[in-house]
Amino acid sequence: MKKVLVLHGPNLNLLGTREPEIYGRTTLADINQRLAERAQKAGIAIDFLQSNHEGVLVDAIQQAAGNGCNFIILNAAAFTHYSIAIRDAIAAVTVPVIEVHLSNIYQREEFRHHSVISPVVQGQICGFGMDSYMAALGIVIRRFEEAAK
Ligand code: CA2
Repeated sequence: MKKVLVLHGPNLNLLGTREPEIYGRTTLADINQRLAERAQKAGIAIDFLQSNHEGVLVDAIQQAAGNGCNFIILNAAAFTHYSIAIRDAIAAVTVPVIEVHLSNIYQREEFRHHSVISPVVQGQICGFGMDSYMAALGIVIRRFEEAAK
């Protein structure tokens, strides 16, 4: 069975509880539930991990292939903008990664306009709230379907 890993970076555990004007009222549990429902319909397995720690995310990226993951959907949160460790981990593995963001990082503060991981991911989806994740999962499902043909 095909498997996708969804990784959520620092502070995303606070979703729905703080800064609703930027991130909305949807909680991380809501996002994971919607993704899980969509994955189940498509007949694929899905794992979730949220961490506030860079090394935990690096470990998860390194271990993804060994854990049978065929795709990673990653919201690296603030690490997006400066974590060379996460960038290097993505570049070092063969599992493809889709970068997602809830907010449109290019409409926000200057320091959010640059992603150090964008050059090493398949593509980036940002600005659609929870639908950024849903769109990424839709692409993953299409890739799995194409590979099965
Ligand atoms: O828009 C996104 O998804 C971000 O990855 C979210 C990160 C931010 O640093 C990136 O620039 C863009 C921040 C996640 C923190 O989420 C919070 C949620 C509620 C309250 C406080 C933080």
